[in-house]
Amino acid sequence: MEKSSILRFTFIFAIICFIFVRSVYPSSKSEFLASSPCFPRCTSKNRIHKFTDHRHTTPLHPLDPLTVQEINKVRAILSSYAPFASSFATIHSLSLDEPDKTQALAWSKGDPLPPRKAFAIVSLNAQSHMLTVDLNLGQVIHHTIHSGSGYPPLTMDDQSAALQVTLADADFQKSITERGVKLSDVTCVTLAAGWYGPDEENRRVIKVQCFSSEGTPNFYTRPIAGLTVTVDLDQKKIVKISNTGRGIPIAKRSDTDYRYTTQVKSPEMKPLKPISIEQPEGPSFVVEDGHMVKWANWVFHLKADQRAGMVISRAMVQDSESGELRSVMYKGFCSELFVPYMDPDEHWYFKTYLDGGEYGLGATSLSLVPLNDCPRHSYYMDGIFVAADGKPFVQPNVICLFESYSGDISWRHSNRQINGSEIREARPKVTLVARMTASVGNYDYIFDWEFQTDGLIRIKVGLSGILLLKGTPHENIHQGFDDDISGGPLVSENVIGVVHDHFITFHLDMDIDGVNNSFVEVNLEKQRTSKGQSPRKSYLKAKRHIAKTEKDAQIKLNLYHPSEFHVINPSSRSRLGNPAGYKLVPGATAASLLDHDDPPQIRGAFTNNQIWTTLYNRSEQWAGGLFAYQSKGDDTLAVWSERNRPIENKDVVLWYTIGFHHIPCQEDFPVMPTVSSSFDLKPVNFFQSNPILRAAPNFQEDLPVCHPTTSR
Ligand SMILES: *[C@@H]1O[C@H](CO)[C@@H](O)[C@H](O)[C@H]1NC(C)=O
Ligand SMILES: *[C@@H]1O[C@H](CO)[C@@H](O)[C@H](O)[C@H]1NC(C)=O
Ligand SMILES: *[C@@H]1O[C@H](CO)[C@@H](O)[C@H](O)[C@H]1NC(C)=O
Ligand SMILES: [Cu+2]
Repeated sequence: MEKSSILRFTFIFAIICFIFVRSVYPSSKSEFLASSPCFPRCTSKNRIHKFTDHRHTTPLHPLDPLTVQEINKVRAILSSYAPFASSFATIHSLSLDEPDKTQALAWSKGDPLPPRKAFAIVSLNAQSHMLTVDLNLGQVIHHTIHSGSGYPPLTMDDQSAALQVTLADADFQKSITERGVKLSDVTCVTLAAGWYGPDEENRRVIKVQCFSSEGTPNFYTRPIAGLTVTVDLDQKKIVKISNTGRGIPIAKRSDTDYRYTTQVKSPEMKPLKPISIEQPEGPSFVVEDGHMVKWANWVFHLKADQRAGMVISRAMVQDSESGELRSVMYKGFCSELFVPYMDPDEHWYFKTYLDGGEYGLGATSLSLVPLNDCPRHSYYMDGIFVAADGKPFVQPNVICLFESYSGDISWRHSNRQINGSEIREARPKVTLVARMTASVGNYDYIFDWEFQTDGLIRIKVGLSGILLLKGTPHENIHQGFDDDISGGPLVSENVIGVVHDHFITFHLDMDIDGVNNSFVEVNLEKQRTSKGQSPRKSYLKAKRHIAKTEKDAQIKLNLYHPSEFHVINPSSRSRLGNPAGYKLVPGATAASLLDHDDPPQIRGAFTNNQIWTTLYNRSEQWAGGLFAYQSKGDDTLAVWSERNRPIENKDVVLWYTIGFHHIPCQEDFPVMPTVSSSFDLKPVNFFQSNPILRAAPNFQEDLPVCHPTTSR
């Protein structure tokens, strides 16, 4: 067919199609298009699975989270448990007590599950009880009372009780109305108190600060400055009201609303045309049994966790030669998130959050927004969490899983041959992303675990949301505004963006080809040539150093002492004899500069180094301590590492912290554009050669022009 006839044919075809569309539309446009004979290969969907009815799910894998039925059973067991029978006990945490690693590793599909157990932290009469409940036996099998410092994560009830006593207090009400703010316009937030010495010890306290939400949902931009209420959480009583900010005006409300529906000005730029990636045959991953993800050469277990947010377990990659599944990581998750603000002011000094252990990264996650938080063809997973009364609740669509193609190249080479012909080989880079977000009050964290076919895992954290702002009388920097005493730059009239840090610490239980691994620092050391040896005077040499004990593996990054950081299995060797390994490749990051004797840094001591390697211990999961709230830092990663246990050829856990120094600016107002950073876990001598050598390129005929449809 010549060109003109193709065009004519297409035109006629389009008309037939149009008539057909018209006759069926609008009863069900999406269904029609998906099954239309005009576009037989188009199956674009905005979500690729049906909603799950959690009332009837049963666990199918040893690491599957507690189901709704199991949580109800634990609640029944605990409510008839003698020590809690007479008074009201509050559930602060209730999750799967994972089976021992040996049991989980020995299990394979079809085997009976190891005994299902739950671990609960329950508070009663100002004491924290730790209980293990055996679901098969139907009873509590272990019960201890926490004796160290710190308290369990806050519950929603804790926070609403603190707000209630504050809002009902006459002195508090007066301090609001004397500022000319109506009580009905006040929105308050509950801020973890940190730990600052004996004054606040031996009782659970929280700080309440307030904002004016008059005329804007973005109340964070309108702080009621210099007003802090300290509340005793167990007594449900106000301990102290500090009201020093009477003269500070409340910032304007105009231009603070970030909702699309309320924008009145025209867009800043020419709008973009609709965009999404086409997957004419649907995505390439599957989720089996609710939690097992299989994609390309990867298999892993994925779940939502009330404290950690998202947990990746038993990550295994297929060997490119033998096809066997090889272990890479037993478990990986965000263990703690430390956010110290840099202002010694009475109303600011305590803002030194441990968001994971104080609030919970899963507990603060809301449903993702399809097509915007996650692209078309995403698979959404729900979180099954537990309320303070022990009742299960479903947080829908908190994790999404999707294939990503940003137009990057996974490898290429072009070559001009001697005889003038060319070789041009390139492969598109497609990855699999598991994503979860946490909205810890004003801030949003976006956690991505991105899997590549070449064996690399990229762990990325994005920061967005609203700044925590400090009220000031200044409207601009010309009226004697002093950066040195303000806490940070002015980001809008009457509000300062206080300088702060974010440290996100990951627990990475690497199991390269098995549990017994070693941590190796490959140091690049400068050498001098001897006289007359070479025209060169200096060069670099890679020297391997195997860490013998935990202190050997406490690493501070330094551009002038560069190293690679490998986790290897000394008994798993390549055909050349190199040990199989993965290296941790840091990205842009920041270190904590606070003094080690500063109370927040004592609690955040897990950020004293960027990398640590510890001996595996199932009780050492939370870098800031299991009881992080008001802790004194007696159960941190830094304390465990000081034990200096031998770690060579042992089951080890790698820890890495991504850091950000954040000096706010006007663009961060009224909502911050996402800032992100990442690190990689990258195979080193794990594969015999490039594992994606035989990957296929894209061919034009595999990519028909698609007319995507919308569906849920
Ligand atoms: C040039 O050499 C390549 C092999 O290197 C061969 O495939 C190709 O046909 C040759 N081209 C010409 C024009 O001779
Ligand atoms: C790991 O090493 C320990 C000795 O440290 C040994 O007892 C154990 O059998 C090893 N495990 C495996 C799976 O090789
Ligand atoms: C395991 O961790 C707990 C909590 O840090 C600690 O009490 C215990 O001694 C550790 N066990 C070993 C063998 O290090
Ligand atoms: Cu920030």
